[in-house]
Amino acid sequence: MKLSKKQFKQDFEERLTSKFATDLTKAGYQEIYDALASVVKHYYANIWVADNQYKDETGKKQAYYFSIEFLPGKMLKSNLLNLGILNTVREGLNDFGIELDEVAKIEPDMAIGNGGLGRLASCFMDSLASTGLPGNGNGIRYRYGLFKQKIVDGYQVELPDSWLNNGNPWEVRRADKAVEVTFGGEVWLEDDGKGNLIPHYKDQERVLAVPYDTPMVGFENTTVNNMCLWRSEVPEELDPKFQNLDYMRQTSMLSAELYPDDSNYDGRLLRLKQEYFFVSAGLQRILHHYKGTQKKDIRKIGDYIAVHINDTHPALCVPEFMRLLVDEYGVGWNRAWDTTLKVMSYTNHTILSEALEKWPEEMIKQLLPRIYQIIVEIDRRRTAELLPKVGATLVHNTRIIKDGQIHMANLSIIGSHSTNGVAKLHSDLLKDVELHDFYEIYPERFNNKTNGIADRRWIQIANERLSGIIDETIGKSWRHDLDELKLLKNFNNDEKTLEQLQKAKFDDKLRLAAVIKEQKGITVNPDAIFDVQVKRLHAYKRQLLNALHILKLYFDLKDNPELDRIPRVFIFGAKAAPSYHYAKSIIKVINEIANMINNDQTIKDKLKVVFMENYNVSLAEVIIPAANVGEQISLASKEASGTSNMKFMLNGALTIGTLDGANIEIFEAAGDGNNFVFGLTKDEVYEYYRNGNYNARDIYEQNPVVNRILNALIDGTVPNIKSEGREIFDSLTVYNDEYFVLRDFNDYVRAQAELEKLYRDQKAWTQASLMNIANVGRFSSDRTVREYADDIWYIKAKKE
Ligand code: H53
Repeated sequence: MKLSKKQFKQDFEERLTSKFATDLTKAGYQEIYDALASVVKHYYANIWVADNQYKDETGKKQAYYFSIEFLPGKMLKSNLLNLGILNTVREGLNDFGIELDEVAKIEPDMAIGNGGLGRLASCFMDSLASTGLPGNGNGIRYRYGLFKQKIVDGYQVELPDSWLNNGNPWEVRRADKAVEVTFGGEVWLEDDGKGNLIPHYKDQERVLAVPYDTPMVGFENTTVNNMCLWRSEVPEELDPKFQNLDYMRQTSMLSAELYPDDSNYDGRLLRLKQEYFFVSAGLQRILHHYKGTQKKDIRKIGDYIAVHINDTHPALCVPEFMRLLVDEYGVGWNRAWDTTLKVMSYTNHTILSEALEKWPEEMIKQLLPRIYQIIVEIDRRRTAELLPKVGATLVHNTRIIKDGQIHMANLSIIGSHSTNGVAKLHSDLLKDVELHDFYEIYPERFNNKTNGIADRRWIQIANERLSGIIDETIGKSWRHDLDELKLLKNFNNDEKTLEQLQKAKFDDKLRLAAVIKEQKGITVNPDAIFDVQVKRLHAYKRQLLNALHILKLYFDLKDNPELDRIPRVFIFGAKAAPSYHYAKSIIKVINEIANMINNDQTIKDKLKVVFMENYNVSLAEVIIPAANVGEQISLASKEASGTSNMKFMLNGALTIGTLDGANIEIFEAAGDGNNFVFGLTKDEVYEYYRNGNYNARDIYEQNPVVNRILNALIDGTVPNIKSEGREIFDSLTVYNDEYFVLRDFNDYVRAQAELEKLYRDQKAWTQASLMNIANVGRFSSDRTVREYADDIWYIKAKKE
């Protein structure tokens, strides 16, 4: 949009006064932030209205991305950037003596997601709007987001994230669009005399779902999509039976808390309720909107909407859509089923079996009796149809209801036309191994969509310095098309460019060093290699391997203080699920290793270890630009894709990583010699599984380096980890090291040494860094959402 500085200043001052009855001399940062957000909202409101009108009038097909998590981070700068007014506003505020970055600090991170899955959903929101694609989000407006992490005595402590305390200026509550979602009670079918079976209900628990819309503003275009988040409330007119405090409490609990665990589902009833709640509310709203604005034949709805099931949490979309079409809109079963298949699509984000949701049949039957009937009917019809075609074994292996459980992945695959994995390796594993039986039956449904990241946030906002240098070097076209970064390759031998890249990295390291000093009180040397591992804490991601290697470096220095080593700062950021005991032990151990090393005067600044508290999107925006090295060291086959690997690449870090997830595609794209690869391949891992011949204890006993390091965990060398050290020691040597940490250790040490060697040659290092940046184009989520649009959702971008 066009906006002069003068106009902005006037708008801002007026808003400050009208909203808070104050002026610039007296306003606090919270007021300044709120007034600024309100002005920005005013700027995009008209574009939003116009785009909604355009969508309604043209009736263009729209996609709806159903996700139980979103992780947008802060919205202020993103909205300013996308509106094309970031600099104008920054300068305008400067004239008033206000720093935009200081104002931005007031905004709480919108952290209604756990990790990769939620962040991917938010990258997609940004990319959909920015590529002009009509694609909207649908989720839950959790009152409390992902817990705030504190580290106390080395332990993780979880505190509530009450992000809404000061309001949320971006959202719009749409009370008139509220719908009801019902649970429990009894349902029975009665013939209506015309041969139709009509469901009748008794004693249902009713919950009001109120939508809050947050605009997703496209980058310098006229698209504004919607992220709709649902809040649960008590309906105004309640049956006397439900007029009690317990019911009220339960109702508000539904949207109270994000389930803080993205790996282990313990089958809590509340989680299942949340899943049905946002699925039912979202689909009801879509159908109302369709009927209200398009006034078209409901049976044609498949031509106008696509619904995406992001991981299995929204899998109930399949039976709920059937219920709405058949029971509420009177569509015949067969037609409804064809429509459901056409509308639905599903992404699988993991092969970890503990994350593939299953719910006890009894639980679904009681909580969602009509949905249960529909699932049974889907299962019955499918079995009857497929038995003669593919035989009993395949049918049995792929059934939705099996062993008293409802298998949500099976439901998602069976009820949709597309199932995709999130990186090539992962999608192949789905086809060849994990979902092979489904692949046999429905080969045409399987495809790959390698993840991507919203480069606007991850470089234009997070790394303005680097962005500026790229502008100077190759112009600004890369800001609209990340592939244009390939032009940088022409400067791979240009001293000036290389120098500038080094300077930018150094400045970003200084910025992070200041944050580390402030948060942890630790002074780090900006000339050291900044080696970063930031992600959820999980055994398969192997933060432990990193920690064991740090101990090796430490012992090397203790044995030989004169060792010629490039100083290193190891930086961690990771939250562990509150109930994940082992992960929390690893956090404690890393913190104690950090304390030991950082306080050892003989080590000086040759080695420092920093565990940053409360890793979140905003912290990532400071940490990732400052990284020289990104650690992507999961056991091959376990990380479906990873997306921080792409953010590191974009910011010119070199990756040390295994042949896992999207790392493989990153290594390929960046070119040989520009990253550091180590470890078992996926085939080698599977070979071990087949033969059952891995013996971690042997490595412990025979490798003196490993022996010493592991002993340090239990013999008091690393202090204060009596039980945690033992737990980890045993997991490796007694329980045979589930994730092959010891097996990959030597090769990791080798790759780390190579890395250090390359770093000594700053020119060669910076060239490798440049090659990573130059080849990152395909990891833009703009590319990813376009692929979804073309191959899965069949939606078209708006022409500007
Ligand atoms: O999804 C990311 C992947 C990553 C994968 C992650 C994920 C979650 O964050 C939560 C649940 C789940 O099943 C998967 O672990 O590898 O990059 C986005 O696809």
